[in-house]
Amino acid sequence: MNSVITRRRAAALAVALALSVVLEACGASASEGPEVWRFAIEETQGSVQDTYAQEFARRVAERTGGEVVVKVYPYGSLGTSDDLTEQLRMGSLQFAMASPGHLGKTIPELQVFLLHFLLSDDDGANLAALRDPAIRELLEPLFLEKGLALVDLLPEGWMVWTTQRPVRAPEDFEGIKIRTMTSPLLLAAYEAYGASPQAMPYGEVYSALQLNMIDAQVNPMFAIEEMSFYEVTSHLVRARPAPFLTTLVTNASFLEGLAPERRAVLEEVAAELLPFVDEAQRTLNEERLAEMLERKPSLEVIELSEEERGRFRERALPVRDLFRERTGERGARLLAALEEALERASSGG
Ligand code: 6CS
Repeated sequence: MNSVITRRRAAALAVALALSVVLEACGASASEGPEVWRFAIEETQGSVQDTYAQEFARRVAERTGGEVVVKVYPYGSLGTSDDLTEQLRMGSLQFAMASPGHLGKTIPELQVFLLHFLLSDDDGANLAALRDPAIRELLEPLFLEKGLALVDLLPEGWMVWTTQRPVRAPEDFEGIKIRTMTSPLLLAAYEAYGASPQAMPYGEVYSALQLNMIDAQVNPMFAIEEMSFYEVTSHLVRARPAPFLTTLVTNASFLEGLAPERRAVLEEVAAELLPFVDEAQRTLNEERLAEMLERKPSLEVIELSEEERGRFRERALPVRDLFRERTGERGARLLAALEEALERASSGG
């Protein structure tokens, strides 16, 4: 998908959606139809977020005996990630996926999940740390302050650099214009490697690569396939700087007003879907890499050695100080808690 989504179009869509909410609410009370939960994702059909959302919809319908219908809106139908967060805050959406890569502008402390070489190479330890109660306790008030409520923190696979030339050391990044998501700390992360980062929404990346406005971008394998980025790239560089994480978020007032039995269904389904999505992302990322290589055998996959990763890690470490500087006491506490949770998870505690 390579269309540019304009703010004006997104605003018009938001108005249309708000109107449909009102009309549907009137219709629902007259006809006693099912309750509709609107759920927007930041990715297209067939993606990790779509796999999650479809399964979420299926389980919620099943557990409520069809009394709740979850309507899934794929990326592009309601605007950019920022537009989705805004619509969620306004209450015209009940659920949305919101990646720290974009939501970090609204909740700066969330950028802790963008720091390179912080999370473990052990996916199991990461999963345990993400559901650690100490982390949840620190995150929840940050969302509530913005009228949002965190439901879950979900893994989507390791980030991969797509480039037009081999990258094995930070020096190789010199002069490379790399697109990042829009949270400001990501610019600092790639500046630390000597690259020239540019932030832009997901829907603009394909055209920017095609028009040589940028030379590189970073995303998990499934996304590189679904957005056709591989068509306009020659190298897939696996350095595992960080896994791609997203948050599943609701409108805080909506959650507050949910009947206890509906809230129990939501919590039950979310708890089941964390291991489900972890398994799904693994399969999707592997399958999509195989598909890309089949369609474009000239694609070169570069797997960095531990020594090569170490050179990037060295450059990435000072960005943690910058994170602490920019997010103050609360950011520092979250970073320390995450390091401790990872330590606990790695030692099996
Ligand atoms: O790069 C991005 O902006 C997006 N990447 C993924 C895999 N999901 C959503 C996000 O907006």
